[in-house]
Amino acid sequence: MENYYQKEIECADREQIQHWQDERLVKQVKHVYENVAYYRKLIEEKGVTPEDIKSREDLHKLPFLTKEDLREAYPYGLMGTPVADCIRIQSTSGTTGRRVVAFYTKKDIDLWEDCCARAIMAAGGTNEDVVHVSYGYGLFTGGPGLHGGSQKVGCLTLPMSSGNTDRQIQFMTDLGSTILCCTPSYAAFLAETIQEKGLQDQIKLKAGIFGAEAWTGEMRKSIEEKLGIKAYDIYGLTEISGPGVAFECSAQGGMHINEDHFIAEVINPETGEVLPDGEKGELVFTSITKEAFPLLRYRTRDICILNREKCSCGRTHVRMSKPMGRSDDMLIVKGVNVFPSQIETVLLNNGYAANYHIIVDRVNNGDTIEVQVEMTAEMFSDSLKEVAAREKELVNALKAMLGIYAKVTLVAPKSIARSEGKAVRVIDKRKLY
Ligand code: DLL
Repeated sequence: MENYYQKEIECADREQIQHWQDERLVKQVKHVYENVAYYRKLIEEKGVTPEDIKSREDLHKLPFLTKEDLREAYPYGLMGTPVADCIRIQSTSGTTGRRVVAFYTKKDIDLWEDCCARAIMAAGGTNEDVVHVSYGYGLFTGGPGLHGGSQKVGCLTLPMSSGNTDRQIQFMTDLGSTILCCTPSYAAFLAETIQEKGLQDQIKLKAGIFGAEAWTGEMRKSIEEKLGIKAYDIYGLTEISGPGVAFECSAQGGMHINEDHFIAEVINPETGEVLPDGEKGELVFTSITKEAFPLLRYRTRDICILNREKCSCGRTHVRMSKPMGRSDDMLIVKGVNVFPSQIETVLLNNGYAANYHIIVDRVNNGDTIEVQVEMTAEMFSDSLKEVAAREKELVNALKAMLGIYAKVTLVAPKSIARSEGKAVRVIDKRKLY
C-alpha cells in the first residue's frame, strides 16, 4: 500500500496544482520585487513589472538567476526577509564566491521538512520506523532536511551524521535501523563493510533514501542486493531548500517534484528557450512559497527530462528523470561540489602554469581525485624529497580551497599533452551519467 504524507496535495488534480502555482507565483513575484533589490533590478532591466506576471504562462518573461548572481549578491543580497525573521542558514562547502548560503524563516523550514517527510513516506516510512540519517549534519542540507522530515513522520530519528563507519554499523544493528538516509556512495561503502563483517543477518534495513550525487542503476542494484533493501532516489539543491525538492515513489520511474512549492521548467542551456515536456534540457526552478530565499527562475545546471504522465503511485506531481549531466563543469566529489576553476586558482597562486589534469575516479565505491600538474622549468628537480615537499604543499592548499583531500602528482615540464582545441583537463572515469 502506498503511503502519503499529504495525500490531498501529493495526489491533487492538475487544475488544483496549476491554481496553487498561479496564485503563489503572482504573490511571490510581488514579494521578491518589493524585498529583493538585486532581483528587482534584473526585472526592471527586462522591462517587466510584477503586474505582467498573472500566471505560469507569464513565467518566461522573468529573468533567470544563476550561480554567478548568487556570487555577486553574496551573502545577503538575495534575502527576501529581514534577518530578524530568519532562523537558519544552510550552505554548500567551498570558498567565498563558490559557496551557496541559503536562509530560512520558520515557515521555510516547516515546508522544507514537509517535502522530506513526503520522501520518507514514499519510501514506505511510518512512525514505526527507525530512520538512520548518515548525511552530514551542519551546514550541508542533507542531515538537517531528512532529520526534520523523519521527525514529522514520527519516526525514531538517529542523527548519525557521516563518518565513523564502525559506529554507524553498531547503532544500525543495536537499534534496528529500518531506513538509511545517506549518499549512494556511502551506502555502497556501508553495504560492503557490513558484508565484510558478515553482519547482514543483524541488519533490519528495509529502505534507503539516497541522493546528493549522481548514481547509476547498477549501483542501485548492488546496494539493494547487499543490504536487502529497496533504494529510493532523492534530489535537491541548497539554493532551492535542500533534499526533497523531488523524490522517488514506489514506481521508481523518476522523481516527483513538489510542485506546490516549486515550478519546474526545462530550458535549452544555450538559448534559454523553454522546452516542452519530454525534451532534455537544463532544469530551472522557481520557488513559490519560500520567504527568506525566494529564487525565481534559478538555473540549476542539472540536465534532465520532465514527465507528466500518470504515475502508478497515485501522485500527480510532475516527475524529473535522474540528472543526466550538467551544463557547467561542476563535479561532485565525495559529496562536495568542486569547480575545476577552484583547482586552477590554487595552482596559479602557487606558481604553477595551467598545465594540469584533474582525474576523478571511484575506487571501492569511494570517490578519488588526483591533480597531475607540470612543474615549471624553474622548479623542476630530481630530488624526490623536494618534489614530495612541493606536492604536500599543494595538497594542503587544495584542501583549504575545496575542503577535501586531493592527491597531487607533480610531473616533468612539458609532459602533459597540449591541446589544439579546447583543453580537456577533467577526466572523470566514474561514468555516472
Ligand atoms: O546535495 C542536497 C541534497 C542532500 C540532495 C541530500 C539529496 C540528498 P547541494 O550540495 O547544493 O545540495 O548540491 C546540489 O547535487 O544541483 C545536483 O547536481 C546534485 N544532486 C542532488 N541530488 C542528486 C541526485 C544537495 N539524486 C547538486 N542525483 C544538484 C544526482 C544530485 N545529482
